[in-house]
Amino acid sequence: QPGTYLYHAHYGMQRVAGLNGMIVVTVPEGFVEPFSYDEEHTVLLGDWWHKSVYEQATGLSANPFVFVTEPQSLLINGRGMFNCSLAPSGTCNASRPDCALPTLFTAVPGKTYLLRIGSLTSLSSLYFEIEGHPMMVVEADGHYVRPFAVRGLFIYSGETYSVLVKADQDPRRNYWAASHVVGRNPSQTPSGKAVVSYAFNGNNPWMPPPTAPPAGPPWNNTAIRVDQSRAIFAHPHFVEPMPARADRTLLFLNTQNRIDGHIKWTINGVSLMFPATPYLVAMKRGMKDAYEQRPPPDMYDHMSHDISAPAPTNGTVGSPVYRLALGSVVDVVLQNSNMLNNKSETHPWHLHGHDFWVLGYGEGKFNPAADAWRLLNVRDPIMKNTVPLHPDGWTAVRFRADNPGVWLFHCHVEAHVFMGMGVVFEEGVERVGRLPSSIMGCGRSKGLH
Ligand SMILES: *[C@@H]1O[C@H](CO)[C@@H](O)[C@H](O)[C@H]1NC(C)=O
Ligand SMILES: *[C@@H]1O[C@H](CO)[C@@H](O)[C@H](O)[C@H]1NC(C)=O
Ligand SMILES: *[C@@H]1O[C@H](CO)[C@@H](O)[C@H](O)[C@H]1NC(C)=O
Ligand SMILES: *[C@@H]1O[C@H](CO)[C@@H](O)[C@H](O)[C@H]1NC(C)=O
Ligand SMILES: *[C@@H]1O[C@H](CO)[C@@H](O)[C@H](O)[C@H]1NC(C)=O
Ligand SMILES: [Cu+2]
Repeated sequence: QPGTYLYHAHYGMQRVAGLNGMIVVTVPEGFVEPFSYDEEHTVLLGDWWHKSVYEQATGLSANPFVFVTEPQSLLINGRGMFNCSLAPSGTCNASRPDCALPTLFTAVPGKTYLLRIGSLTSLSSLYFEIEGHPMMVVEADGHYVRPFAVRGLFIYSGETYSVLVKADQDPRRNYWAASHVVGRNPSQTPSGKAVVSYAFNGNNPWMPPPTAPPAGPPWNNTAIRVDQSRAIFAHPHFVEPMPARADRTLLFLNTQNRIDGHIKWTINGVSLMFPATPYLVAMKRGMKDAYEQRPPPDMYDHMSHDISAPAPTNGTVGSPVYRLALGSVVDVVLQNSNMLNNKSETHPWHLHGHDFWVLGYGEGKFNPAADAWRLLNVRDPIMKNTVPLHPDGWTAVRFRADNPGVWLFHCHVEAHVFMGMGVVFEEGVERVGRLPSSIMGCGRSKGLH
């Protein structure tokens, strides 16, 4: 499937330590995309801590709990800054490029650029902008969108977007590209900075922009972020037909709980802990005691749960699996709620092995009675693999369980999945072929062939 994708480790917190990157799948020869451009560039956004990932993981598992806190830097294509002043104007040049701001790309006046933007932040929700250059969003998670213009792009961990940018500004200077934390207080995390420089006779590509770096939108304005989420539809010529109704509906309440003194995230009261033996091996080899056999709950008590208060119960830690009928259509409604500090925050949910149709976003508590479903977009929903669950709200998606295997569906905030914010789906595992002996080694798979 042509488009922009991300890869990263899923063992411990290795992703946070930098084991991640972007994959671009190009269109087949002769295929005409629903837009055109002169050149493309990749923009991989990240956040960065000084504390090692081992120390971060230890704190998250500890009693008392120690949060990772805010990142020290934001990275743009792997480069960031910490506590340094910019070199005085004119000191950087081709033989001293290290002291210059990173160049995102060099623009030729009049040309149009496709930027493939991906976020692999561990915690931060971001707003990415290029000073003076609006963006036309044309792709999301490998699907063409009905193009829409933005001044800057809200992007959540695990998501990718392609945008078109026209080099139509004064070419005698350079411009800021910047990423900003939104959704959490950014006072400890300076914006990520890079430069778009114009290739123009008389413009010095090493000169910092003459303007102050852009400040970004108010970090605490959730409404403008929800508006962008709601502006994303499938491109009219690339609407993927969606089944009219689901065979099964899962209502997932996201809560933060205290379990045996540890702070955990739970989904319908269950905090996911990976079993030592991989699910796939355990299922193929019939090791029934390698993971929890009792199925997790499809629903929660939505009538009596107050989402504007911390969860009243503690929950449990476990490794259960939602077993889905192969080929069935599944609706998932993610319901946000207040954490133990009585605030609600953003959770980008990512599904492995499938794309889902994004049915819609709502405020407050989802009501499974008919009226809530009426608001959902069944005409031209975008397909994605990562979707934000906004503070104090809900997000509904639909997918077809048509990929034999065992698949994680989880919050893409690394600390959150580490604290159990995920579920496991299985479908058609009997269709998966013989597993190669080279993958054996973890838990009870050790020594198996
Ligand atoms: C920033 O650098 C200055 C010296 O250049 C140092 O005095 C200060 O402690 C540093 N601040 C942090 C937060 O590391
Ligand atoms: C680059 O700048 C340095 C000072 O930062 C200067 O010594 C050097 O001559 C410059 N080189 C060129 C090629 O301009
Ligand atoms: C954001 O926070 C500022 C104070 O830092 C406050 O004045 C403003 O009302 C808040 N905006 C929203 C939308 O909550
Ligand atoms: C939750 O766990 C704490 C210990 O961590 C215990 O004191 C409390 O009674 C439990 N609450 C419920 C509702 O089970
Ligand atoms: C939690 O916050 C909500 C608003 O989101 C407020 O109505 C409620 O009183 C707060 N509860 C506690 C225990 O602070
Ligand atoms: Cu989360």
